[in-house]
Amino acid sequence: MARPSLRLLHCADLHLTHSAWDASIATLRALREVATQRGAEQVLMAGDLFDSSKQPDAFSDAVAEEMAQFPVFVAAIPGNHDLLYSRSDPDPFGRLFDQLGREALAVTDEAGACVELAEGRMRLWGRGMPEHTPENDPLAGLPLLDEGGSWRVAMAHGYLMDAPNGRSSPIIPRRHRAALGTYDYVALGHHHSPHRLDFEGTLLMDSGSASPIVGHGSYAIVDLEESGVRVELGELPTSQYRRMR
Ligand SMILES: [Mn+2]
Repeated sequence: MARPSLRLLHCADLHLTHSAWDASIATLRALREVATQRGAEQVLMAGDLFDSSKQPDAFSDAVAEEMAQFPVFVAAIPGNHDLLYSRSDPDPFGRLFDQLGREALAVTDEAGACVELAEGRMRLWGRGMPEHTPENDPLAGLPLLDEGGSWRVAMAHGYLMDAPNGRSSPIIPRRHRAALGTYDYVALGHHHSPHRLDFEGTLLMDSGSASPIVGHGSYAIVDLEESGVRVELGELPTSQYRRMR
């Protein structure tokens, strides 16, 4: 049976920071506008929401207030910049998703977890990030999914590469050939420029950084359709931030 089409807004590497408070909130607002105007039915944030864990609670609360106004559900995974590198660091990522409650979901299980989203029209696999090292495989434990009548999407934060090259959090598709073959789309984060890889029929896509400060404000509108997965890249209107660089 044909699955009804599903439109996603995939973004990553927002690098929100209190030191660029207004630009950070403006980034979220611009993404919210895109989600609304383009009729996205699900938002995916593929890691590095925050620029570092050293964010005051008032800032993560301002981020939560903005994200609570998104028109659709947001699912996220942490990236290396969301990790706590010291026990005394605040945990803005954890605090944010605690505050959002049922309005959003962060997959932080280091063993990986598969969740049903978009009223059961999509299954999303994601995994928390135990460490950002060459040994950390962001797709570790990626399960083979049966067809099951819904779209199958994975989300991961790390560098897409053909073979280990010493960089941390390597995403090496051939290591996960069998499992990847059961997914329709893989939403990646970490690489600040958009990049797509068609791997044996599965599309792996870096949306690029949605931050206009560290990136180019890029995002991807993803249409999951039985005739194929279509991706359209866009850029947030960044003129309002340029003076802040
Ligand atoms: Mn990163």
